Amino acid sequence: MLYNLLYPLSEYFIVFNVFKYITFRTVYAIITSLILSLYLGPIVIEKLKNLQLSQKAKGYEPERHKAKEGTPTMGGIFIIISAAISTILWADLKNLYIWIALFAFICTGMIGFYDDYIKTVKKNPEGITPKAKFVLQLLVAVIVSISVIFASKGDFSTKLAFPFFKNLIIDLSYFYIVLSVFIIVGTSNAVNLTDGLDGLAVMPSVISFGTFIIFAYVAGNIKIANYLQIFYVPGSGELSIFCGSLVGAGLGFLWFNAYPASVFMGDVGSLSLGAALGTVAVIVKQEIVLAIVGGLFVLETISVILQVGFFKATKGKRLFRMAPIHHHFELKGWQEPKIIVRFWIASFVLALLALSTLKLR
Ligand code: 57M
Repeated sequence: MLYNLLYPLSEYFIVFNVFKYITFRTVYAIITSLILSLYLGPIVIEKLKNLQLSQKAKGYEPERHKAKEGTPTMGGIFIIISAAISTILWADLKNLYIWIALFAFICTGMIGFYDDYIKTVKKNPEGITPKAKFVLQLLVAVIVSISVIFASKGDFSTKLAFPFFKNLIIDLSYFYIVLSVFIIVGTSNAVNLTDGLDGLAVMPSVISFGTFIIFAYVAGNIKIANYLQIFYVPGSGELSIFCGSLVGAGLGFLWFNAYPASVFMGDVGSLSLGAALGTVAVIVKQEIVLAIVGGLFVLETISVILQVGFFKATKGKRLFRMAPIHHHFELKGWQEPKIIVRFWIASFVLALLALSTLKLR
């Protein structure tokens, strides 16, 4: 908004020229959403506490989680508000990608909100049925995927490029929509699965969005994109501001979610963060790179798939003590902060690896 209002004035006041720069606006988007979430955090947490919006334990979690009963959930509400306000303030509002990303972020947040509402207000620990949740997620992802293709101004929209192999590009045609939906819904659920220890989902999300600030910037800059031989996606640079807003809002949330957590993000937070991440990766055409940046989310999901598959194949034997894999380490006796920080380190290394794909092709 500030870009749309103030940049045109640069004709008269040269100082407003600064609003042209994505880098400048990204930095201030981070700071704005960080301040907003630090400010909103205590207000929302207090409200959630008063409304007693905490989740009941399901009864089969590692023993240590019993102590967490009563911790308010749905803190994702202030992640969404802070990131959305900051994005609207700093991004170019004529950019369609910004609205598509916000749509994915807010709509999946609403699905999560509804699920959390059933769990907390209706006191039904199972939430909405997995089928209903999945159908709603699919609906949002299909709308987002088709919109991205229509918004793209290039012949690359249905193409898939592979990092490390610069000449390997496959045009998936209509199947690209299937891939895109899979990425958005998959990432949304993967972040949700990861959200089982304090700060375990939010910090890797912050690292992933931080990495995508760079990917969005380079994809939106014709010179750098051509030099690095990645798809040039006109207009995608604005997504750096969206990603920056999520970095700030996520860090602000971490302030309260750091061990021992005063609030959990709830599905309203995890589903929306994951869907936003998937949507950004699809827009900037870094679909495969997402699997590296978000490798931790992939690992958590694979641990569940393996555990369930192994359990069925062996008629009752378990591969891990418990899945998702963070529970396995808990049951092995690792202290919670140790698991969390080690997973953060892994996430940081994966982000570096993902960035290296920009040069290794
Ligand atoms: C979300 N939710 C947390 C909090 C958070 C198929 C199966 C693998 C599904 C999976 C599942 O239900 N995952 C979805 C997991 C819960 O956190 C709430 O949920 C929100 C995210 N959706 O924001 O509101 C609990 O996690 C802890 N927590 C923290 N700090 C945080 O910052 O400590 C969360 C955030 C919170 C709190 O204790 O109450 C959760 O874990 O329930 N199911 C599982 O993950 C279950 N795994 C399982 O059953 N494994 C089986 C099979 C099916 C693979 C096996 O290994 O044999 C675990 N769920 C629970 N306990 N509750 C098992 C342990």
